[in-house]
Amino acid sequence: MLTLCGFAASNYYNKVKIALLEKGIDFAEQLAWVGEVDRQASPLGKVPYLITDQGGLCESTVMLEYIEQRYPQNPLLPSDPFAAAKVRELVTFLDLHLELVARNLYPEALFGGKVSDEVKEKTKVQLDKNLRALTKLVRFDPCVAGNTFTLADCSAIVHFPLISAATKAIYGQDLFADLPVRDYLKRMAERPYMPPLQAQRKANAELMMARLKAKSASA
Ligand SMILES: N[C@@H](CCC(=O)N[C@@H](CS)C(=O)NCC(=O)O)C(=O)O
Repeated sequence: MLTLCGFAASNYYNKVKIALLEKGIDFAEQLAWVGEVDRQASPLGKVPYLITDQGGLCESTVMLEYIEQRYPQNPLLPSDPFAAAKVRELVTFLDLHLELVARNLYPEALFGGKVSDEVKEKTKVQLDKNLRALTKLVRFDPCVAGNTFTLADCSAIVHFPLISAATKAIYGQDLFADLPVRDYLKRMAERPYMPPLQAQRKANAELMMARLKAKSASA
């Protein structure tokens, strides 16, 4: 059986969890905060990571590809090679060109820290450029890559809310204001596994914030 390790407040953790739930795969979860990671499985100390019967795996997209290949039921990639590549392209845009860039803002937007004006300005330029590119690729009809749920939705569902929240907090404007992201997220929230997943995310996020507060009080 697969064990998904990490913490439920993490967007990348939930990206992998959504794929497992969509495909109806039996899996276990193991809590691992940053700093408590099995470095054999995740040498950079990042979450999530997956423990399989053959060993550990890190990097969420690598995990999704492994899960897809090992458990072909309820496919999350089209069988046509070009259509599958378009899904992977979208995952790359969402993870690398949007979420990873917006991550520069999280220390202030989400964790009560401070981000310099220089970083805010540089990040805004990059986000605006990458959003224009994303707009050319994303479909919302009704899923992000087209009419079926794919690996790209696993990324979109977890990254859109965080990027929206971070850009609203820092720039006073939601980066996705001109895209139908809210309606998309409402549709996705109707998937049967989403309410418990969101409840676990919220409870874990509260725990994470309490841990961070206790840590900074004792420092
Ligand atoms: N590229 C990684 C990103 C994972 C990631 O950044 N996870 C965050 C938590 S959401 C983390 O572990 N941060 C701690 C660190 O980078 O040391 C993936 O796709 O799995």
